[in-house]
Amino acid sequence: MITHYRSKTMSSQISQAPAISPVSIRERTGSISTADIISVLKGETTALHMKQAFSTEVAEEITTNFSGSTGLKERKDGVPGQYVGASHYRKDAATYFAEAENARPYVDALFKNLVDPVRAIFGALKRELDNQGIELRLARSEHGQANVCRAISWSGSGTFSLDPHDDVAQVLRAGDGYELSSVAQNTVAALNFYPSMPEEGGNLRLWSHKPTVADRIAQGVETTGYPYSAAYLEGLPCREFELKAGDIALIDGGFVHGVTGQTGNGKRRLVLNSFFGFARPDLVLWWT
Ligand SMILES: O=C(O)CCC(=O)C(=O)O
Ligand SMILES: [Fe+2]
Repeated sequence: MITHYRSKTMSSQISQAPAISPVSIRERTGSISTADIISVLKGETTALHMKQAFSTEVAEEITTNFSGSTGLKERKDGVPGQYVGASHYRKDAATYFAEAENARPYVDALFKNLVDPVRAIFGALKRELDNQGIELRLARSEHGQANVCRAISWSGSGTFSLDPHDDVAQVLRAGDGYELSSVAQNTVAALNFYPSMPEEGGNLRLWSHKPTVADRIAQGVETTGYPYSAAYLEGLPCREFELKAGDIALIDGGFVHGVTGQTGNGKRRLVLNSFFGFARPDLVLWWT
């Protein structure tokens, strides 16, 4: 019904209702395993929500370190948020890798003397992939190397604190000097740790839709994958993950996803995010 309505109202544009892509979603409590991660990497699982996946003490300390960080910056690339670390989004390779190098001490300082849960997963996955004859490493260039994660507090106001988007466009269109562009042909996995969550909202919403290049062009988001309009997403099934501090969400970043608005002025939402995927059958790259 909705599809029919939409194609009628948008008949002046060459427009089709977005295709519904099937999703496979899992929610569990406890620690994440390398098998879970590889399942997302291979496209078998669309999204995994691990509840209570890392300790609340570690979560609180990372949050305190983020708030007090002298490396905390305001994003100026059209995506509202404060961050520590570097984002390759809309940056050429020279700029991104230089920023990653400059930000490294601040990213490291988020974990101070803690056993860094992001690095722990990276290490475990590296060991498992090594056994399978697959190399896992941080993306790099002549200008430097990616960091293991970036920390972000989204600050968009309204329905979403981070607007609906996909993580593949920015990889596919990363540009010269990036070795990660080829990952866009495979699953771009997005790993999110949540050290702090607001009382209300800040949920991760995932739509049953994996945009194609043609979809992105039609939506005017070919190079960014951001943002998809409410009108475009209307009528598509979606799922929402109610996250708590200490949770992990691992998703196929090719599916449209966003973060719902946050209410109240209590705790702020903090995510540690990284991306990874197969660049070649024997190489998995990791970046931010
Ligand atoms: O903060 C989140 O839950 C999702 C973050 C995200 O989608 C991104 O950084 O691309
Ligand atoms: Fe994303």
